[in-house]
Amino acid sequence: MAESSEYVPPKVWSASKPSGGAFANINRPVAGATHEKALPVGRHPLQLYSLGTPNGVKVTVMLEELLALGHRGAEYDAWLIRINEGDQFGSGFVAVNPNSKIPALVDRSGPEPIRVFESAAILVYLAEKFDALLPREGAARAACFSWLFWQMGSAPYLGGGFGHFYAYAPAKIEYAIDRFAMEVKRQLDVLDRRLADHRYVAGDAYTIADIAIFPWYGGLAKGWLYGTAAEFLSVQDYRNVQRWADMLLERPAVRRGRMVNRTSGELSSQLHERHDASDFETRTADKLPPPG
Ligand SMILES: N[C@@H](CCC(=O)N[C@@H](CS)C(=O)NCC(=O)O)C(=O)O
Repeated sequence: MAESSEYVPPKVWSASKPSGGAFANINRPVAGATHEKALPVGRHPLQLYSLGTPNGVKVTVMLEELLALGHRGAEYDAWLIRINEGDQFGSGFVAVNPNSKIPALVDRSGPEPIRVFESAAILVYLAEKFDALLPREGAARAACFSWLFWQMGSAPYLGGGFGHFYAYAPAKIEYAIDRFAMEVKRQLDVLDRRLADHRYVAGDAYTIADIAIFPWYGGLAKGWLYGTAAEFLSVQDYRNVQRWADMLLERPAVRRGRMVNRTSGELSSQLHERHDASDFETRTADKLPPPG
């Protein structure tokens, strides 16, 4: 193993120097708004403030699935929150999510706006509002919630742990990469064993548990996350995860949801803002004039 660092923590930590690494510019040790900025509001009942990261994609896939099921009340405006530029610290965004992280949703269909943050809370809110993609009772509902919250508890080890130290940290630290690679492979194996004898994560039916897990573990299995991580973690070995991810990728709503608020990849796959179903055909980044 590489030599351990010379760093000796002081008695009391302070943000004395930039931490380095990707995203260091948006890290702060305090919460709250940094600037006044109202959020835009479109014409639909649901206003989503987000970005096409795995946590953001959960919600756009959910909304597209609800629309595909015929729930017209799930029409939404998706606004882009550029977290690299600090949009999550604007006063309007912080009023919706005091934790300053995408995704954040405002439901304006009732007399008073309802604000929801945390991706799993948004999925449950929408599933209950439309009585869809969440089993109503018993063992099936318990399984759905168990796997939904498994994702919420597990993904920080994948993203904040493995992904951070493998792809973003300013130095490659063998101990950290080993520790989190071990955990992420264990998580992939948990999911793989579950999917060995279940078509979907929570059982026979496609639910919000699949929607939450897909962008993270499906994305890892398909090689979308953290550069060369798929090869490093031998993701092809998780055959059942691969089968499930391929099956979900066949869903038109999953394909559409992955495009919304996306700012990387093929221009034709990036729909920065979504205000109408026709936007997928007419307003992808390849069809709009470059900003500026
Ligand atoms: N547990 C939260 C995590 C949300 C999250 O980490 N969002 C990231 C992007 S994927 C973010 O907004 N980061 C901005 C920041 O940390 O300032 C959820 O599931 O909604």
